[in-house]
Amino acid sequence: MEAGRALLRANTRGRFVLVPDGDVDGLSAGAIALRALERLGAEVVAVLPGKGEHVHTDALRARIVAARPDVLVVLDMGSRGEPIVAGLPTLLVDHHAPLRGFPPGATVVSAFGHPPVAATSLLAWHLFREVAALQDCAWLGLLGAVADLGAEPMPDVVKRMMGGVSRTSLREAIVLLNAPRRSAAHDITSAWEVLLRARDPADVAKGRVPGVEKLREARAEVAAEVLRCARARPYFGGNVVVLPFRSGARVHPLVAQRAAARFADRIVIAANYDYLPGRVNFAMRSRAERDLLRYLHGVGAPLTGDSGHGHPGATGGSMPFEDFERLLVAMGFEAPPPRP
Ligand SMILES: [Mn+2]
Repeated sequence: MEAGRALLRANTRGRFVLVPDGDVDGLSAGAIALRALERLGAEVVAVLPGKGEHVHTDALRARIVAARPDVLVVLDMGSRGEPIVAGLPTLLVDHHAPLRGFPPGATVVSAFGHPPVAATSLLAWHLFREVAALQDCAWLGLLGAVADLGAEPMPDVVKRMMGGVSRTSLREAIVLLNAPRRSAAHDITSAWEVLLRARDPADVAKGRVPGVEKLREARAEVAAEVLRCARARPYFGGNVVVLPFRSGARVHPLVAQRAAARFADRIVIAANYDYLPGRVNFAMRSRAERDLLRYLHGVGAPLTGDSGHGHPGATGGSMPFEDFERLLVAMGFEAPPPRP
């Protein structure tokens, strides 16, 4: 935390480029960082990830470089042991399991390995509030923390932040702000702009700031896609059930979550064959297996592409069709299901 703050304070005359993950936790953490750096008098711009992008993909890296950063701040995006932009001072704020380490030379503030693992937005709030006045941003830390908790019970530290915030507004704001990154258009700029205009969760939930209409449209699209894709025919192998379908929307995590209740004694894989060209994007959930990360890494098939990140209770990946089919065979399928 102190090393992170020192990096911020040492560069208040510099130009910061922020790259937050596109979910509510990432965007909330990004908004906290943006406010803090603005108030420190630094120049700051945000670069948002496109569909399937993260800081180690070439397209996003090129946009980061084009934004001419003196310092890069990456929030809630996971990490790997490779440089993002070689030689560029980099601050990573995160809580995901690192994949083969951290970028060499980066200053890392991570909650990973410190249970109960804080959401990135909560971590960001504690990190940045020491360098700038951020009393009006506590709700952003809360928003991301609640968004990332899912069905888990709220830890006391989060409960104490709830004072004066309506749970209904909080839940509604989270659903609305998460919708654009799930929709086929992946227009997370619309969520980011609403978040920056809002002064509390009710501004988002009640549509008191411009732009909420777009979020509502994205939400309706996603809800319809979840219903459609959850009806995909299930295929069984080993203790796994896979639901193959095609959708431009990022509905595989939601479909997997629903199906995990329906197939409670199995590991569920929702497999989307049309999210990114030539790839299967899949999400795994289970009520029967507690550590899906360990399971997936122990299956014995190569985890190509961006696969096997996330949390013990929620993982998945993105790989070419053939690699995914090999993975299913390694999991106990006699033959992979037909491509949808
Ligand atoms: Mn997060």
